[in-house]
Amino acid sequence: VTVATLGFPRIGPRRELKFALEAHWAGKTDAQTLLETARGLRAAAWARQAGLGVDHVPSNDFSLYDHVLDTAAMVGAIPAGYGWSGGPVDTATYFALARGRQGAEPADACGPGCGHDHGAGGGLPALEMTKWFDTNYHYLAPQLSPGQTFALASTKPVDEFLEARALGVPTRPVLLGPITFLKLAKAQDEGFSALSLLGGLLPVYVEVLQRLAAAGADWVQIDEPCLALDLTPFERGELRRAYGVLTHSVPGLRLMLTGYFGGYGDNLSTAVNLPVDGLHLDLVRAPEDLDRILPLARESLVLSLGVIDGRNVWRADLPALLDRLEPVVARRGAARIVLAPSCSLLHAPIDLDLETGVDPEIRQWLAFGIQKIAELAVLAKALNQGRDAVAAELEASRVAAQARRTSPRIHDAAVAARLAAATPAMASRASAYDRRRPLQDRRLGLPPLPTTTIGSFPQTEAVRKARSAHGRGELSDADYEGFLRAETARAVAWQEEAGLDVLVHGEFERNDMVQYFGEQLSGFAFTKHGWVQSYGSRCVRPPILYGDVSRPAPMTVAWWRYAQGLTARPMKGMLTGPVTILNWSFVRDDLPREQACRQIALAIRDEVLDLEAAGAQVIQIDEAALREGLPLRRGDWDAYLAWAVESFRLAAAGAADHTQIHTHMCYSEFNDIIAAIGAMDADVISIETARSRMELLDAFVGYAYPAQIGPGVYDIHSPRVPAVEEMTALLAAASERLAGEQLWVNPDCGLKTRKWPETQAAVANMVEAARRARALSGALA
Ligand code: THG
Ligand code: ZN
Repeated sequence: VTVATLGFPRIGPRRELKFALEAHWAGKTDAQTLLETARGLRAAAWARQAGLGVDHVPSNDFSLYDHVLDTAAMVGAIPAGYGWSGGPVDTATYFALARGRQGAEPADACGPGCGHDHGAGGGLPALEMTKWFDTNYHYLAPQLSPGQTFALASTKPVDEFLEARALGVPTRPVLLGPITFLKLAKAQDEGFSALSLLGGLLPVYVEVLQRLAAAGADWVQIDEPCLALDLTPFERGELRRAYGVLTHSVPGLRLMLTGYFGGYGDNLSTAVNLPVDGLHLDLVRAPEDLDRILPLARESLVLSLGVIDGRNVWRADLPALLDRLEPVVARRGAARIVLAPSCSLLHAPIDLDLETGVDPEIRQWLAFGIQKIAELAVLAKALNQGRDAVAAELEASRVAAQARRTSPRIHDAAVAARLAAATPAMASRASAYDRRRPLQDRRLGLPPLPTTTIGSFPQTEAVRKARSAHGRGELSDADYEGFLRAETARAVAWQEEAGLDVLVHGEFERNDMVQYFGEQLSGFAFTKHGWVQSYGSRCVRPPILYGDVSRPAPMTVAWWRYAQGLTARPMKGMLTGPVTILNWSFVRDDLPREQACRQIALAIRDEVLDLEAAGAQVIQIDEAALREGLPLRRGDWDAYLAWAVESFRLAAAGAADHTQIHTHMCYSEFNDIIAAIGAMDADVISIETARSRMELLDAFVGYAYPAQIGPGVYDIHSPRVPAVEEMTALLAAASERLAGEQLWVNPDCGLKTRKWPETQAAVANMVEAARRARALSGALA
């Protein structure tokens, strides 16, 4: 039995890559300095893994920005316009693809939920960014056109293999497989499928494999996470074709095919019959795959058993895992079994040893990347030498698992009782939308086409500095509070002046829209160093949901009350919804997601009621991550949407009929889920529509969406200030699709990543656009 890691985090234990990238982008360091830092991070990662006893240490899992972009660069799929004419892609071109260039808004300035093409500012646009399967990692979508040709343009896989070997570490290079690469690409023409380019792409893969074999590689890992998706018979045929070609062109090189993020499902017989030497199974997401595959797998097939969760932070129960693994080893022989994390460790924080922020009791339940690798080494030793060889480690693991299961910190009888007592009626507002609408209208007295913003205002350097000074204890609570009050007061005064109808307090007191709530809810733990890459240099520290959730005290009411006290206009209460809090956290593995979500929903429900009692007339509950939480397989969508919608309703429906509930969603593509969005029964939904010129509204029109909608009239992901006429045109386009009384006027998303000058100019134009549109519709009426 050997141990493999499918990929290691790239950012470095102290986010060294982030700081090196940002210094380089700011022009403070040259490319050479950046590449030296990168080389150092790779060397450290290889040494660390080899030292922990990994037999198959990965190489080419490192990336300066994104491994899908690396693959595009490897095969020479660089769209026209970037000044590339064959040969290696230099760092300047590489970063232009990742972030856009000159005048184009850099991708790293994006806000919550951004998955954008940042071309709006002129200059060179970045490639479109979108979510990597069902993770919170974003990749850059390769752009392929019908006449696309491919040629080997970067030898990164070979270079990094040789780099590791020079350091004395033999590695197993990782490639993103050709089928997944093509499926992730954005085809530049309607009606053209990127998969039709497979024939031209395969020779480049063959060349890479041949070079790796010539350099001395024994195994190559090829990732095809598309095997966790619904595939068509044609796509399965293309997988057979691809791996037939790759295997036969490079005899002697062994391929480990890795699917992850789910089970093989109906792709199992395709996967197990591909002519590869090894197959990886994600036994965390799909434990059933083990029993399904054993009777099908030919004797010579090496099985890579992904038994340690690469997507979560829990320490494993090693003796329990051995109970499952020992019979497999007995049956197939130790020589053809590899133990691995379920997927790349890219999605896990790096090292628990650095962690100082977590309560000691909870800490002993956790394993980050390094600790997960150590767990694999213990398992392998137990299987190779017997359990006695690692008796102490196994006992410690068992004790920790037992302690977690039985800890009073996890189970809260009051939460269980409350959940059990929740009735279906609690998930419904007292009256239907058409009864609520007049009550809200009368109370709020808003003009037609009311104007508002999504919630956050610029998180300036001053705000970030004050927060970190407060965090370090260099700014007193009172001074920090005073600073935040002054920022809030300024934002409120400016909004009144700008003529906005429904105001927000600006969220200066919040770091991350999930972290802020997690920090105040019971059942969540927080890390200081548990960073996970979100995209490029940007990272998040997902809260760790470890126990039953409750809300010890109001979380937002004091800031809301302060802000409302500054103005006579309605001030929105601003909350993050239960589905988004769940989807952006590390979640419990001892409780179904839907139950955890309902617990969070009840806590948010309390907050809604407290805001209402304090006088809030409008409360927004953001569900930025509802769409992206959709399961990978369509067959699982309905069940997810049912509990996700139910959770939102549970959070919102305690509000009286005269309280207006808003929600906001960042991600586009509402067609698939429009019925679920309707079922959320919000009074107002704001969505991102500016870049598609209101086309996204068609889903709402087709569905005959009954409530109000704020289609974003400008793209906040760019510093460009849209002209009044541009926004009146968008409003006209929106009113062709929806009744005037359904429409609100707002930006696309929160303004947290913008600067004040462009925010003020753009919002002023937006308010003017609303005035003109009102005058026009008044004239028509
Ligand atoms: N919060 C969480 N997940 C998210 C988003 C979010 N996933 C999707 C999307 N939004 C990702 N977007 C970003 C945008 C900016 C940053 C991270 C993710 C960011 N991070 C800071 C950094 O890397 O320096 C650190 C922020 C912090 O101090 O917590 O700027 O909004 N959970
Ligand atoms: Zn948004």
